[in-house]
Amino acid sequence: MQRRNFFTAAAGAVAATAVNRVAMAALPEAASQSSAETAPPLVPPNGRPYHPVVTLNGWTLPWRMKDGTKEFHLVAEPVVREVAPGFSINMWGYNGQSPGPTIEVVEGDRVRIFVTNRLPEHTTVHWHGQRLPNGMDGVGGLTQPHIAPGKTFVYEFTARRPGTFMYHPHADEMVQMAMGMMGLWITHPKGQSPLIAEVQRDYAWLLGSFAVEPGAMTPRVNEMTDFNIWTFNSRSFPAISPLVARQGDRVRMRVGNLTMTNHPVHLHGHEFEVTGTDGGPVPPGARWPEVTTDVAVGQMRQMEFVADEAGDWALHCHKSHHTMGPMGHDVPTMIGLDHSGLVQKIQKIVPDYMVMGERGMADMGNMQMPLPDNTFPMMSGKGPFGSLEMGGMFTTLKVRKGLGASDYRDPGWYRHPAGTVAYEYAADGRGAPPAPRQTAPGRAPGAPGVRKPASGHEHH
Ligand SMILES: [Cu+2]
Repeated sequence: MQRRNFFTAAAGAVAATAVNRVAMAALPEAASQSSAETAPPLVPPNGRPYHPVVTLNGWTLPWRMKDGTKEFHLVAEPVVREVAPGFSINMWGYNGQSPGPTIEVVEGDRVRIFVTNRLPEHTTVHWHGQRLPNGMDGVGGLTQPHIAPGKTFVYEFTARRPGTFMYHPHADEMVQMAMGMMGLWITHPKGQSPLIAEVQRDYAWLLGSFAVEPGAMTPRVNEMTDFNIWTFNSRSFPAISPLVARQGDRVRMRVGNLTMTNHPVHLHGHEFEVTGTDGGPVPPGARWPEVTTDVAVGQMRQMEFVADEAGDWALHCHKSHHTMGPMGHDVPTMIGLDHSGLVQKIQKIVPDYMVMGERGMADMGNMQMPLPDNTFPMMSGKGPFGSLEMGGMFTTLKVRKGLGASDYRDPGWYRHPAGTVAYEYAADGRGAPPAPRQTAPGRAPGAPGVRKPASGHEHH
């Protein structure tokens, strides 16, 4: 973690020549961070206590108290985000990162946010989901003039209701959000709320997507549908932190979607309930159990469960192309095609030629193909049993017995108790094989070529 001392660090660390340094000196420090590590929860230094969130591969923005108001300073600026080792994207974000830092306050807090624009074009900040005076809503041209490059605007309102919210520009939105401008806002309940449970682990992240050509570093900002980099908090698996929980902990996951498509978020090994949306807490009688919930565009879903099953559980978007890195969409389907003899002939002319996809695409996970610089492989990530064939919106929930309450360190891979891992069948090994399924002739209407069992070949 690289958080500087919020109260003593000089505001002069902000190096923008376009921004007036004298004016900046009176503002709260624009705390900045470039590490993509998950920062430990920011325990509130003053004010009312609450259980802080952990932002996956992110951090919480410090504040200063002034005359009973919590003051924050966001700086909209170009950033370089390491999306995965060896693969970085030129983004726009806030305070050194995309997404910007998480803002955490308590219901009833008076909040003042200074927003300095260090982008080459104008911007605003919209506080998605908040109750606030209309003129603080941040819609450029509608509720306020745009914030020109080099200028600082002030937003001020009271955080009236608890929940999970987001912030993002409402100015040249398609470009600025395609470049990664977004952040989370958490308003903790004041005291105990009957609709909001206490949890031991509270994780938050934003779903993201980028359109980046192999070898390029800057997203195509005019892309409308064809994105190829899928992220949690602008990181792609295997570079996304795991969610770590002590066995028996109640865990909350807050997931917001500011991409251009929906993402069905799926958790293995546990059932959860959606306990809240950006509209507020869901009354207990309206909740139902799920293992997947769709997070549509512009929505937030707050999910809760008891982490009572030890292990390393997959947690991912269920759109399978969102758990992959970039690939050419024009790769033809090769499954079942017989290439025998062909490769050697082609390699006489094109020495690097290789066949892809003859047996499916799983081989890609182990393929060592030369890639252009700054390219994220299509499938990557190694687990204790081999390649995971995953990239993008995928991480793990790691549930372990007896962790410390504030221990968020990656505990490594799960050590499965003997006899609890799927195993290869050996004819002389454990158990007997089940009888092969009998094909009943004529039972599948319209199915061509149903094979009739040849007499004498059936097992009983
Ligand atoms: Cu998805």
